[in-house]
Amino acid sequence: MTRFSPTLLKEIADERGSLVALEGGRDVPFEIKRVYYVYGTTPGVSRGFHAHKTLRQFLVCVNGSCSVEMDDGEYREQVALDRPSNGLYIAPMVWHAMHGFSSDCVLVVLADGHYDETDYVRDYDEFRTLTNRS
Ligand code: T46
Repeated sequence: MTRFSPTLLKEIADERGSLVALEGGRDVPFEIKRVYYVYGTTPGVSRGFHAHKTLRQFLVCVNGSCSVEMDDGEYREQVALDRPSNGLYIAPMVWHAMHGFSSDCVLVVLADGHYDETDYVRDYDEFRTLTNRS
């Protein structure tokens, strides 16, 4: 177990295949207000490179794989998301960047707030100042 370990989601599998259910406040540690997904990424690109001041998010790679670099200003770790039964919680003020997208990657993100550009911290020095670890 590390600081940013993915959550193992319950798979309901039978002879027809598998199903994972994500319920806000149960499987996901907040009520879900927004869902978006990233797919068709250009080969070799990375995305993200920001923290959120208050937004909480939960990432699931429902197809393919990618890795997520997580950094809380004190500790940094790469987390692999390579199966639909793994979810990654991203708390506020965790700098994150997604790398190594497979060509078939579909990354679904659940969030507890609507899109708000003012909630982003996109400058790493500002992030370090805000986390008081500059
Ligand atoms: C995050 C990581 C995991 C919207 O209009 N509505 C939305 O809900 C989102 C998420 C984005 N946008 C617009 C804003 C930009 O013009 O879509 C464009 C691409 O967004 P961005 O460059 O922020 O995408 P990523 O992949 O770098 O980051 C996204 C989320 O924005 C971010 O909150 O944590 O995925």
